[in-house]
Amino acid sequence: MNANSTVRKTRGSPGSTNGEVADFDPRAQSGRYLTTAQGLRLPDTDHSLKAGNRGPSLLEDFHLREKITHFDHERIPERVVHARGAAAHGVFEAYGTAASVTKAGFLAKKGKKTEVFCRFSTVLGSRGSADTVRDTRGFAVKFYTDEGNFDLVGNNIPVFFIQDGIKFPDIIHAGKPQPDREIPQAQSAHDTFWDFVSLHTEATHHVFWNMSDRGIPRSFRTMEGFGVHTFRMINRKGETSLVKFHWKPVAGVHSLVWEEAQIAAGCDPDFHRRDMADGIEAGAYLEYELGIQVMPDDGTDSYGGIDLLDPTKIVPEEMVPVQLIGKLTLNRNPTNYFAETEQVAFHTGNLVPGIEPTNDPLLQARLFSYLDTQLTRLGGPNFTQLPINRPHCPVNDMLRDGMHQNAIHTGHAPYRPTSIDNGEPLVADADEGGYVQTPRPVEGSTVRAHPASFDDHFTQAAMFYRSLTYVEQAHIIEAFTFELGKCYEQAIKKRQLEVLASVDADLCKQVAIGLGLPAPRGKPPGDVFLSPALSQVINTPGPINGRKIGIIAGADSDLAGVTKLVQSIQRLGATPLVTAPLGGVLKSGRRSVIVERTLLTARSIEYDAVVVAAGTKPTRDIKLIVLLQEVFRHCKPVSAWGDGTAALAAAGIDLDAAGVLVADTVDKSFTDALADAVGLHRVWERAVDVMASEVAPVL
Ligand code: HDE
Repeated sequence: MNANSTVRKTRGSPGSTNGEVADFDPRAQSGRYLTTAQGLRLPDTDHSLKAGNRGPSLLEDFHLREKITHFDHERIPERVVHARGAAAHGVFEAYGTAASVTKAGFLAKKGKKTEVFCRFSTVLGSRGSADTVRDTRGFAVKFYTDEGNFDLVGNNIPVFFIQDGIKFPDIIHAGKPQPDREIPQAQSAHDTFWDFVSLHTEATHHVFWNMSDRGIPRSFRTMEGFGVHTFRMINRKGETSLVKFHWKPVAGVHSLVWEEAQIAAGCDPDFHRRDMADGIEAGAYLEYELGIQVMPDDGTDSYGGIDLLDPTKIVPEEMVPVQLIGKLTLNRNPTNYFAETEQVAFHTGNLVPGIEPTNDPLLQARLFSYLDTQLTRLGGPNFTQLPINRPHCPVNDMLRDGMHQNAIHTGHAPYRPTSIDNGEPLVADADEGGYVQTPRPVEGSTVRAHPASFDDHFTQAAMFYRSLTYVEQAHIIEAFTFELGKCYEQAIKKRQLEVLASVDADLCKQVAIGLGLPAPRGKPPGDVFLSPALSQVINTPGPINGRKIGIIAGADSDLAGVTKLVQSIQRLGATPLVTAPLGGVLKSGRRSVIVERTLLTARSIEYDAVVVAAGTKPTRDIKLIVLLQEVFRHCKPVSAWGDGTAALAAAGIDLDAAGVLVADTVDKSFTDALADAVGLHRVWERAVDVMASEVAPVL
């Protein structure tokens, strides 16, 4: 037998793994017995091998060495940004309405379902930081489409701090904890952040969003998402359009108030990830509709005077409406945080036919960064083989070897063209699903510069601020005052006040009063386009799925009423949390109610509304008083039936105040009113009374 005949026997398509066995079990653990990594059964894993009961450990103990060595290497580098995250699996169903704009199969075919993995994150904090800090949130979605993975790596804010990716290390160095003492963690309220953004005023629009309620979302389910950049879409006929992506939460857009965010950071740093995981487990899935704004691709890369390549600008929805093209449902929690949420690798360059990047200089830098970062974070080039990153369609990439190679590739000609291995893999033209870039003329001299249109840093910040309601504007003033108040350098505060003066004189004045500094005069934009869609205050109640309603009760409470209320809340898709002084079960005759929270473990931030049951005692418990006062102060609905009102009175709550619902018994009109109040998110009529400070800022 010569060498050639041996070669022929091993022939096979170079894309198959081992030719016989499909994927091995990704759970990677099987059998009932504890073994070493080599599969050797073990009699004991609690005692190291020693020379006598009290003797030294022996080098011979291969089990001890393997166990400790593996443990020593359990961590991988956390993401340089977006380290703190939580994720869920789900499904995306296309409405088919995007067919005229894109040929991407997962968007164009009505009813087409695609599996997804979605990771939410904060930007600045380390892996163990709190969920509720004031920050931008990542909203990254991996679609496992039939044509390959498409990643929409977006944020909950539609604009970005910088216009050119080359500044990204700078803004992140400025926002991360200061390098001498490594404080503050996960905060923008410090000198270097405000130093940077006051010197790079292109950041102003994004900073306004951060200082608004958008910087402290109530939950992942109540966040909008944005692709930020403009993308190019191509339809079957080869026609192109410029497109911006939006995620619209079915539960509506809703935020925490700042005090809640601060309390949660201490009481429950896992506030957002817990809410998502608990909600999914309870069947209250997170839902978002995907929408696109479609602008003509007329060669100007701009629309209505807005430069579409400038990621600090939005296109107001009143100018170009968002067309809904599909629905995402997050319905399954990950099985293992590390394997899935930590190892998932998103990349703006994961694209499918029908979706292409534009020349946005921020996007262009991202196209480089995401693949590069995984090499360090996931330790080599084979991270695409990790179960969470593997496409759900055939892969035949001719990429070979490298660290942590999992596949046992067959064939012996991983190159093209080849006259062996059946001539495969083949290349595909556009008709066969190949990703053929749309030809775009590119011309110009090499320059380090930006177009003049990128110089307008304030008009859209003013549009955002002036489009909001009075309460939302007050929150922005408070946030600027808080954040700048945390800076040590007067020069930085003064410079940022000058930036604010370029956006809105009154806002600047209010912040200056709070800081005890003179308000500089600026030249804010005159009349600007107003976009009511930017406000998240609503007048019509939305759904209350996944929201949490606390029912305060005790051993003497009206348990028939409590049971009725629990059932009504569940029917509405929300979660009732019966909260009592002590844990266990509340019993009266044959009726019993399980206590979900005690006054010791509960804190107001967990509830979207609180109801006190008739008969509840004691009413003067200080923990109950604090809870009710916080709920009231945070402008959430507060209610009681029967003599449950005594607890409200003990907390100093005026029963006639806005959003205080009082009833004799639990009946339909009571539960309807409660659902409507929760569906409106907050009782802002109360805001001026409960949140205004007696000292400046004067609102
Ligand atoms: Fe990212 N970004 N980014 N980014 N980004 C990363 O990728 C980067 C930008 C965003 O849940 C990193 O795998 C550069 C804009 C999200 O895993 C890194 C620039 C937007 C996530 C990276 C940007 C984002 C990341 C860190 C400027 C909103 C988390 C680890 C050119 C549209 C994804 C990693 C997840 C993560 C680089 C700007 C969103 C280092 C260089 C703009 C949601 O590659």
